[in-house]
Amino acid sequence: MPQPKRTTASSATKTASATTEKQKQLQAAAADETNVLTTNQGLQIPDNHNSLKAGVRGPTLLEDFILREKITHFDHERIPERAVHARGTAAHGYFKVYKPMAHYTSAGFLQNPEAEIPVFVRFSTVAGSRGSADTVRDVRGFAVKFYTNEGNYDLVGINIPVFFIQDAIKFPDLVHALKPEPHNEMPQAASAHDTFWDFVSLMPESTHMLMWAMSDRALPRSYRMMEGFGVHTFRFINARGESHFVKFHWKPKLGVHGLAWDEAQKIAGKDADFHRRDLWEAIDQGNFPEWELGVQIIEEGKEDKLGFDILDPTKLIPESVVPVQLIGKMVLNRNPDNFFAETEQVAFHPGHLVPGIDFSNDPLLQGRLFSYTDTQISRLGGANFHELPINKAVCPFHNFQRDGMHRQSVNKGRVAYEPNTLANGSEYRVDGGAQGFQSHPEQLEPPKVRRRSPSFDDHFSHARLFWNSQSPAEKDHIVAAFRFELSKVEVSDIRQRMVDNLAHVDSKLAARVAAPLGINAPDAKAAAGRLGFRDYRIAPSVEEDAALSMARPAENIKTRKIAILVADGVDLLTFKRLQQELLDAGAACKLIAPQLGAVTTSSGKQLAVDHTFANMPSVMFDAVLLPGGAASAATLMQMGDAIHFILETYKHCKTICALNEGVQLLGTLGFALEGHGDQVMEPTTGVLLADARKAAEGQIAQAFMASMTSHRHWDRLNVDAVPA
Ligand code: HDE
Repeated sequence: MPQPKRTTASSATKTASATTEKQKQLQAAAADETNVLTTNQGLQIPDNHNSLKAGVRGPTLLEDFILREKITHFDHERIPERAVHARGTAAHGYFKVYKPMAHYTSAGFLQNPEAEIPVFVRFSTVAGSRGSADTVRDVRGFAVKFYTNEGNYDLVGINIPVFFIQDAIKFPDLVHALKPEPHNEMPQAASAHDTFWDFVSLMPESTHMLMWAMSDRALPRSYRMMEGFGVHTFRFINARGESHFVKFHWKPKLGVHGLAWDEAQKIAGKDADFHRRDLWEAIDQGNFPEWELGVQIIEEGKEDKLGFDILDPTKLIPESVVPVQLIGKMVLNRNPDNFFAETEQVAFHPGHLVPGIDFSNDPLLQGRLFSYTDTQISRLGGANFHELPINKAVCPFHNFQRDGMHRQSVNKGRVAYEPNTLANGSEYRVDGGAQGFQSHPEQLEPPKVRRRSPSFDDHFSHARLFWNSQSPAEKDHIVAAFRFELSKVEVSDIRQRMVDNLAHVDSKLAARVAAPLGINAPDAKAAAGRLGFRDYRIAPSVEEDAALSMARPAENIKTRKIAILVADGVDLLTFKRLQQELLDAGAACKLIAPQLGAVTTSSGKQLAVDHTFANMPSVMFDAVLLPGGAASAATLMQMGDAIHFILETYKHCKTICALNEGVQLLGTLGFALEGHGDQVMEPTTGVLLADARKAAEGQIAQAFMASMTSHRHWDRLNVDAVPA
């Protein structure tokens, strides 16, 4: 009997040029933009400016099929946005495994360190509409499609390792509570409103995820500086059919960094596309973002030792208990050609699996397995969305599914069924079903129940683990975020219920959150009697875990943005070398001046200006440099916009370096250069003052770069006193 052509795991490793194969596949679908305008039927159009009328001043004729075709197509340009994760941006790239993972998994794309597996990655916010701002407080989607030779594998994750709910049946409730309120469709892309907090305060299982959502994780500085997590427990299955549990992690090479809340809100107004632009520009400039794929592997049978149920998606496995093994690298190196065709039409699904990877029984994951195909059918207009170029597998695919809206394949012959004798008689199955994807044969003889496992009952221990693991500044940010969100909640009972729940995480946290909210002190006992509350505690194996904190310096300052504030008379000598060293370290320096064109330096040279104070605010930068030059400093001191720029930079805890007369600009903040010798002075963390004529060569650059690797100086003095 003839066997169908198969792509096996071993041939899956012959993929050195797979990235280009996917590119070729996409290229084949690229539109041929000739300069002759035609209708969709190919008829040349001599006039694209005037419709057909009865006389030049008469009514338009129904006969004008050219006008009608154009307008009809336009009328149908929009498709429904995603129900959640509507706002997103994406990029192409590749993944390479470091060493064969055959001991754990037979997945072909995890075997050959030489093979480049093409990927398409879409980052997103969850709550906002497609046109909403990027920097709102929200969870971020981190969805990766691997185009492997065994079929597409989708790792559809987020930037937080846990989720709000334990069972898929609560997802529509969660999303209805989170989205803008239905009577007035407000607020956009924000969880700070009554329905969200009403729901989560009644769902204590949300508490752990709320801690993450109120932390700086929900305000990423860049998609490039975000971790990703598969959240659920999955299985790795090796060629012998042995199963290990696995949790997936993405670790960004640029470190994990967040924005200040005030900064995030301002950016949302000044540049709603901030994260989208950041990713696009980085790739465009050749600064390809990279992540390492990490796995936490747990032997079957040993999962009970973790002290909690690994099927519960509101729990995480501390890295200090099960270390993350880094098994490969992903590089994003190409921007899409067309946002709609690629980013908007890409269809992810946690059920897009390859042999060697399987699900666990996590009830949240199980529900997702239904949802994604279902939603694509309504978003992408039918069951054939897998034929769209961005979704199409790079390996051959074949079955007897037929027809449907927008079918692209032209299936030949009269046989669309099996078994058959009228075609070649093949069953089109391999080895009687022994190859290809095999579901793990887990032993199950359960009674049918509609109940939650009691092993899911602990709702606070991991929230406390997260809280304990935060630095003092991170704790302050979490408290401030809870206060802000709950202060927007109009019904005081909801505010009260929430802080009563928080009292089960940490009494100090709850008391601090409650203090300015006009409610009673938190009462842990009040929470105990409420709906959804379970009086059950596990004993976590660790009380804190360093990996849960973001308070770690970056390795370098690559792609960080520095604003150099200048006006006529700026002293180029004070910063020329420093600027070069920053550029050499991979940072970007931009000159901000009162107007576009050029400034004249104190030695008469012309320096091209990049931006004005009016068009580029401080929130677009990571650090500020104030060069010397008496005339330049004097001009900027007279400009409210320049002073505001510096105050805001200070308030957002970014590095500020002032040289010579530039120090005068810090006068408003109370800093002076007096008494300063040949050293770089740091009167408060991340503020550097130096005399460029005296400080040793390279010393200023070293201090500046070291300060910038801290990302932000959250423990800086008197930040609250600055009105910016
Ligand atoms: Fe999703 N989710 N989700 N989700 N999800 C969607 O699929 C859903 C969940 C995630 O960039 C939708 O195509 C249910 C967890 C990402 O295109 C929809 C449940 C995690 C994206 C859907 C969850 C995610 C989605 C909306 C509870 C993290 C964006 C449009 C059982 C592990 C993918 C779409 C992209 C998108 C359903 C829970 C991640 C409606 C029912 C947990 C990153 O199908």
